[in-house]
Amino acid sequence: MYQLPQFGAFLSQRHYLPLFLTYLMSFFIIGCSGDNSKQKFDETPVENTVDVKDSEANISVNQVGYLTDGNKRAIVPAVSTGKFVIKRVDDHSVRFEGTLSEPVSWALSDDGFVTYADFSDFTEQGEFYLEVPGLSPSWPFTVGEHVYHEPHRAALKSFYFNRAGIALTEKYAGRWQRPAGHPDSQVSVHASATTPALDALAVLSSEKGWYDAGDYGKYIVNSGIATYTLLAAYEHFPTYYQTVNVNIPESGNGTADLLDEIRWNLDWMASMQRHDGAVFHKLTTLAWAGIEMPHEDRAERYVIGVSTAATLDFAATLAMASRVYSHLEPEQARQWLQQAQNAWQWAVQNPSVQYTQPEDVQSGEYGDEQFADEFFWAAAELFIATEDDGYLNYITNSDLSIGVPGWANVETLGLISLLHRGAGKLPAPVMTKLQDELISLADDISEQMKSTPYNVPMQNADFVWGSNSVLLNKAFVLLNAYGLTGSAKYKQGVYDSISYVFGMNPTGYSFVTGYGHLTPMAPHHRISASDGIEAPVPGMLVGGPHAGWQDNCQYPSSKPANSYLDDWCSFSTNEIAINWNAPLVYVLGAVNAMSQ
Ligand code: 9MR
Repeated sequence: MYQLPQFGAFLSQRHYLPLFLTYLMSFFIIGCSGDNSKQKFDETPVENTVDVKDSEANISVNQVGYLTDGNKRAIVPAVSTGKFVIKRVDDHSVRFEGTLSEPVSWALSDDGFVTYADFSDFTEQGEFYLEVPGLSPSWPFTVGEHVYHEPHRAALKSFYFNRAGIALTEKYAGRWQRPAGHPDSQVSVHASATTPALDALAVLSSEKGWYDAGDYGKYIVNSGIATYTLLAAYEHFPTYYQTVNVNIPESGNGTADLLDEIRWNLDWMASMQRHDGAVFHKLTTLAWAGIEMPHEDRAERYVIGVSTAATLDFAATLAMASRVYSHLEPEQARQWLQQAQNAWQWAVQNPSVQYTQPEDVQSGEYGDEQFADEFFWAAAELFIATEDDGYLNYITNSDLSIGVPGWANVETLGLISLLHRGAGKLPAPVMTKLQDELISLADDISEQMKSTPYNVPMQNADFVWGSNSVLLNKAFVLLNAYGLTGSAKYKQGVYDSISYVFGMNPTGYSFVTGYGHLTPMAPHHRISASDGIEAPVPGMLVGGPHAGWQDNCQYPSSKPANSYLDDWCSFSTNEIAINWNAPLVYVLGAVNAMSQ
């Protein structure tokens, strides 16, 4: 559960009571039951189940399922405003009757008028479908206590599937076993990253890490937020994560699998620091790899550029890691903290080094021009670790506006760390101000939900590259606001956001590979596209609808919420990325932990 002692010291009594009761309840229940729903998703891999019924289902439901006590919504074309029924799959008996809403439209989708079916009061468990006269029935869905346990494990396991520098064996990867690729034990130094003491003839070792996305690059900026989000999942729900086993080589070693998986990437990140404290922006080839498996891509790899953003993201992530692993690996934790401090020193002396893409480099840019948010995040994590006043000044003198997290907007990451770990260290008025900031952001997000029948906080500006991660990062904010206040309205937004990701959206796709009835089969993921296996690697969240059409593919609609294509061509809507999967892990993990 949330670290109530840390939150608690600054909670008003009004806030404290519901949380305390939740905490007591969960402690009792976890203690009694543990995680009893382990399923071997990787040894018996999921199949796309499009054949369950025709794929013309035009009632959108959460194809994975609804939590028994969560809110439940389906979207129905406005052919009638009458009744809907929920029927059991096994005997087709009617188990619930409800009334559809009045017809509503959403300017961002091409649904036309729709109605929504709210069946939150339906709490029977089992397999069901929703029916409205004149329409084909919905996909079947589950109602239960553990519906998100397996998808959560798969979302976490996808990081293992994207590990660089290791062979995936059948025992852990099932049919997605593959040889090792990209050892990165001898990496070249690009001209953009040299110093008088590090010339272009030098060779560095920078092993392990996760591939960023569908490409084989490793990028510090994006690794920073992805690793933070997973570390936060552990830090906020440590008891739950002791129970989560995802069958990786380290499973059973006494450390939570989540921490073992994160460790693979931390080792790589820690190797990306230059002798002067600066951090290399990325490690990639110069040109994009072809559609080939990792071991087939033998092009020379380089560390490329250094930047203030990468250096501060590195400082923040390693400082946070130093506290999360301090009890497990004290010596390693001390080293990470020292590296984080060295990085901070470099950034203070080089406060605005922007990454600019060299002419001979094609790989992803992760370019950023504003560094105040990175300074705030790094100062927050370093202050928690050291209580040094120098960092405190950066926190208290900052007049940042707090926003939805993303790889280029990281201030809220620092704010959430301070809310969890700052009590007793930060002056009380500062803590109160930070709480107010988070609650105000969560209230804005909650307001946005009202603008769509889908009840999700998705606005025009959110349909960017990786829009699904925008939604899940909003859910991440809502969950933290819920942890702080206990207010149910924040939790409800989270449930509907999960339903959107699993199919209650205008495209009708469940956006997580292998989970749902209509799921992406051709993600822009080199491994899935070249491994000879029809089903993509499971548990990966695709970027989702994106109004920009930045890849020139043929989209089915000009509306933002429908601009999605399940095709390799569509790297701007159908790629996968670690910073998109990380909030999926956090959100599903949080919901699982809270409903234990
Ligand atoms: O997620 C990134 C998105 O915000 C940018 O608009 C896009 C174009 O610069 O790049 C995305 O990140 C990609 C990265 O540059 C390279 N690896 C794949 C990432 C996901 O598409």
